[in-house]
Amino acid sequence: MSFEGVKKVWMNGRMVDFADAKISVFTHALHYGSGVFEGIRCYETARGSEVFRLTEHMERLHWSGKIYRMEIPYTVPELCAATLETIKANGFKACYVRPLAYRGFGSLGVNPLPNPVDVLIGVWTWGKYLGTEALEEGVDVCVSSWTRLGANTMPAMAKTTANYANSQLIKMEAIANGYHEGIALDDIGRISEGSGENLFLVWRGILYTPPFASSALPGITRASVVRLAKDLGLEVVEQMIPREMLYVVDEVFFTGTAAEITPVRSVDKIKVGSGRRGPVTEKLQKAFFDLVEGKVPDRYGWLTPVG
Ligand code: PPE
Repeated sequence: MSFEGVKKVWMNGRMVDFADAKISVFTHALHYGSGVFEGIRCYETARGSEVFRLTEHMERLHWSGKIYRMEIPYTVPELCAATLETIKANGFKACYVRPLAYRGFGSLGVNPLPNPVDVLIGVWTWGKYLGTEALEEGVDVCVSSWTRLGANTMPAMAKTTANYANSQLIKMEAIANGYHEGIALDDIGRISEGSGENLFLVWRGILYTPPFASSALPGITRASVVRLAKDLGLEVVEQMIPREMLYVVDEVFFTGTAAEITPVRSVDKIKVGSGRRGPVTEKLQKAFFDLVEGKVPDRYGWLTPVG
């Protein structure tokens, strides 16, 4: 990723120069993880710059806030309009968009409620999340020794900044041991997700993915892949998945805004299938990238032109 070329940040309804986009050291979210956020991609398509599933991302931002009794002072359409404005103000053709709603400056202490809810939208360029070769070659992953957020501890359906303390533990451990990424299990030992991606397994032509109740974020790329897979005639099963299934299936891949659709070629040094990207993963990647790059019509209405 790179902040090169970033010019403006949208802060509480105003477009601010990047160099002046500053917050207080006593911002509540900095001390207590009281922020909810999104990650969205703007693609350069054959038709111009278009944002992928913008409304769905802003709806998730709103529900993340609701779980934390945080009323976001901008509606979903207002946030969508602000996103397009921010992309235009920065002049990027393709970029990553980061909306963040957080408890701001006013009162420190665990109780977040006395603080204002501030909102910012920043953009930057983000290439291939798990390395340039990852999309074709696949990545090497481990099952993490860290468990994903336990039931009734940190709500996994909320995309809150605080949840990423757990993600960082998973990610750092994976990197320290020479892997690209870690897959975490939930608190009863079923497969949950990666540090920043949902997970799919392909076995005998059927796709499997863990349910939200396995502490997996309701990913927007996940939902998109389910739809694309069904339209390609593939069966998709959402069910709790035992760890050992990772070692026997034909294909494994991650999905996420940043990771897009990234094949997994080994888990715990055990080859997945033939040890390279499998045919179902490749088919889904093609369907996904053809759509977001505007090579085929936007038949689902998933793309919003920046204008
Ligand atoms: N699970 C987690 C834990 C997660 O962070 C993401 C997105 C997903 C699943 C996939 O969700 P979706 O993007 O809606 O398909 N992770 C974001 C942040 C990554 C980061 O390093 O920051 C992302 O991909 O934008």
